[in-house]
Amino acid sequence: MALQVRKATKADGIFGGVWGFQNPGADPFGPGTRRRLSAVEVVQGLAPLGYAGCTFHDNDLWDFGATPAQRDAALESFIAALRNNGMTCPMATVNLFSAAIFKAGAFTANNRLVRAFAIKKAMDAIDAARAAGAKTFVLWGGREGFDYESSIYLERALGWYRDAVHTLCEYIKRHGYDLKIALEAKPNAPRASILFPTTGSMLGSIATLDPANQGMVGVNPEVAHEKMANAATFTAAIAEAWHAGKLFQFDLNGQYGARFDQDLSFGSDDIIGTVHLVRFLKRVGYSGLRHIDAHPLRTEGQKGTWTFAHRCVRNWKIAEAQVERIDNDPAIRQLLDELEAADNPVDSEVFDFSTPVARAKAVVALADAVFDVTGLGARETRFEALDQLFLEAMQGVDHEEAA
Ligand code: GCO
Ligand code: MN
Ligand code: MN
Repeated sequence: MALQVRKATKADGIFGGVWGFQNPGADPFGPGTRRRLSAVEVVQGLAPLGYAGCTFHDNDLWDFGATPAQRDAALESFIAALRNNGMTCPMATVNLFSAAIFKAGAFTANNRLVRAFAIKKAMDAIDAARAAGAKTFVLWGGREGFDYESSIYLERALGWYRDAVHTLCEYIKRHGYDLKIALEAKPNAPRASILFPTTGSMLGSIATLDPANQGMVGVNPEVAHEKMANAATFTAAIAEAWHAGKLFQFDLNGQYGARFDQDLSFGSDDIIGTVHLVRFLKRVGYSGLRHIDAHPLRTEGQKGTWTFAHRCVRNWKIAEAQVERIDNDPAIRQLLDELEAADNPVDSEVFDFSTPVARAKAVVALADAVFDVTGLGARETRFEALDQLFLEAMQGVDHEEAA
């Protein structure tokens, strides 16, 4: 039977970054090929497709250098468009990478005035984020890095980044804002090298923050960024963030390996990885927001923009249906049960290291424990069989007995 895929609805909690849908298709080799949409047009276009809402950078809504009146008007019309379409804005962010002033970094520029201006711009964007109802503020530092190592004092730059995060935490607390900060890692593009290149290193940087601020800072892992760092799978980064209690949201898109930044439609590049991502999130009961950060190909016109928008949410629903099929597949369930039993033989409960009390018992038991090292080394894991069953269930193929 063909896979039954439900239509995406707002209840799926999938949000779109307006900038991706506004994107006119420019790249380093040529200008845009379609009109840049306004943020309001994006909201109106995404509403019927099942998107729950939109997120924004300050300069997606108003131009760099806009007057406060222009800024307020743009913000108001965006908020009104969301409201009129039954949508919300859970996250906002700040553009610290487009304007010439940020050409050599923002929070980590060698120039003290540039660093101060960047923090001020982020503070203004935080005000806008709260006005729109956002509870998460993302910081992605596209220019925070170097092209030539001769131009950066790494030991100072890393400290300046931390100082900026601390200052923004201070600002948020001073205003009593209900807002968390999510740091987004990326290894390169636009700079040859960006500081804190992976989600793992970003998590490490959070651990160096003042303990009073650590709780309000987490991460925003992105599919493409982890793949650009040559990770085999995006789910490992997601899991690390979740395990650290720092998975505030994540950016969904597609990316073929460690190459230039592609921002392909979510789920278009890696069907297996997508299914495992959705299955992991189901296992841990993740109920936070899912965020599309991708853009239509330069080949597409206006119509193609909405086709692109549709396939990003559609691919999430397809992956959910594939996960359902895997989890309900009798052969898979049976094999998983058998493996679970084989991996947890009776009398092995004493080897529980998960709590202080259990560990105290376990170390005593370990002192006299004897292991069948040869037998354990020779055990059948049946991973090949399991993975084949997964692939077949995913593709709707009937299983056949292995020869
Ligand atoms: C990129 C990044 C950005 C950020 C955005 C939100 O590769 O350009 O993914 O799209 O996610 O700036 O902070
Ligand atoms: Mn990206
Ligand atoms: Mn992103």
